[in-house]
Amino acid sequence: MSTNRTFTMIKPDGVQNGHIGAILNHITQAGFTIIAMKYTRLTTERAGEFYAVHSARPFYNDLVKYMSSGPIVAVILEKENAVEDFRNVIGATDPTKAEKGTIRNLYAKSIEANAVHGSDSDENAAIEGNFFFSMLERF
Ligand code: IDP
Ligand code: MG
Repeated sequence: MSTNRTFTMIKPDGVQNGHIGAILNHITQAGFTIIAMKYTRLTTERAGEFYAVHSARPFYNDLVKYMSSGPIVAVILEKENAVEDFRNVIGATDPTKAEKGTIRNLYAKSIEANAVHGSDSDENAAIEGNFFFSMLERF
């Protein structure tokens, strides 16, 4: 069964390239409601923890370095069928393979610096939301 929440981050390239406003606009125009939002920065330790599931992958060390290279925007989103619908809104991991009009197609620079994160399951959406926000910070 799907829940109605997902978690996203505008990654360092999205922030550094001035795309926060356009990406948030894209997300709300797609029907998502912002439940909690934070402009912050990950230390290498916190970035490593967030992506721990990928620790065996060859790109892990570079990913951790990149994700802690600048500020990010962490956001909890709400919409019916949020996780699946949001994955469709962001497009494929590799922007060259992302469908036209998706956030990664429009704003991502590379397979690593791909503008946004999107949770891949309801369980991970809850874990990732909890990673950034306390209960008191949510509506
Ligand atoms: P996803 O973000 O589309 O769910 P994942 O496979 O979960 O993709 O990978 C997490 C993140 O790791 C990606 O968003 C991207 O930033 C980075 N990444 C994934 N695959 C590669 C790769 O082959 N080279 C470099 N970075 C990668
Ligand atoms: Mg993923």
